[in-house]
Amino acid sequence: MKRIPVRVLATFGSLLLLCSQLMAAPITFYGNNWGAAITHLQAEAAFQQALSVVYFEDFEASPDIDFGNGVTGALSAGRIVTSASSAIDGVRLWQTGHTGNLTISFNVPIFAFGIFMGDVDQGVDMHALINNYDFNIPNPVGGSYDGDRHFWGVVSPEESFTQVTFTDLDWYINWDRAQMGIPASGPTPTPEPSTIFLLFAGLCSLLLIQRHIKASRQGH
Ligand SMILES: [Ca+2]
Ligand SMILES: [Ca+2]
Ligand SMILES: [Ca+2]
Repeated sequence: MKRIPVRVLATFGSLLLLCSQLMAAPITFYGNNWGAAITHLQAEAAFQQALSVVYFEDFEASPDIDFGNGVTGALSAGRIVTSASSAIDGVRLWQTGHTGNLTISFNVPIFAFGIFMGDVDQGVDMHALINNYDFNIPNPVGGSYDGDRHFWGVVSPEESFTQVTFTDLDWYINWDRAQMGIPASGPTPTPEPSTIFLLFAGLCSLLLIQRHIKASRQGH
């Protein structure tokens, strides 16, 4: 059997790489009222601007996340508490405990999620884990203060996810106004395997023709 030339394999590899790079990476949004360049509310506005429609969970009536559009989310840790001064809206919020992680599992794949957090205290930076991504969420507070408010959101138009895990949580964090949405810019078409095969076949044909021409020229 004839071996496939290294040059062809390399080109095929480049094509595959190009195809994977056509996928848009998730975009994150972060702001706080603790000295960040953009506030938590500005970050929320930017997050929402990337969406064509937004659904909310304010934790006022629901013991977990119910966006009212068929999408629900189960929270792995924490409980509802009532505190008008800590809530982003209304009087109730979701509060996690001493330390650890918070995983939110959705019943269906979603493409965008955002949430407010407050009173993050002196923990190290938090992380948000989605699929194979690990996003850093800065902790600029570094002390036992209570008035800090943060917004963190992610928009992932081409790669849905069913779970978000927030790690490295410190002493009693207040979560409120969770939101999800439909990205305004839908998925851009990515080549399907059949397309890649056609590209590969086309490339091979070109190389064979080129070789044929070369050979016939040398023959003369
Ligand atoms: Ca609330
Ligand atoms: Ca505190
Ligand atoms: Ca706290």
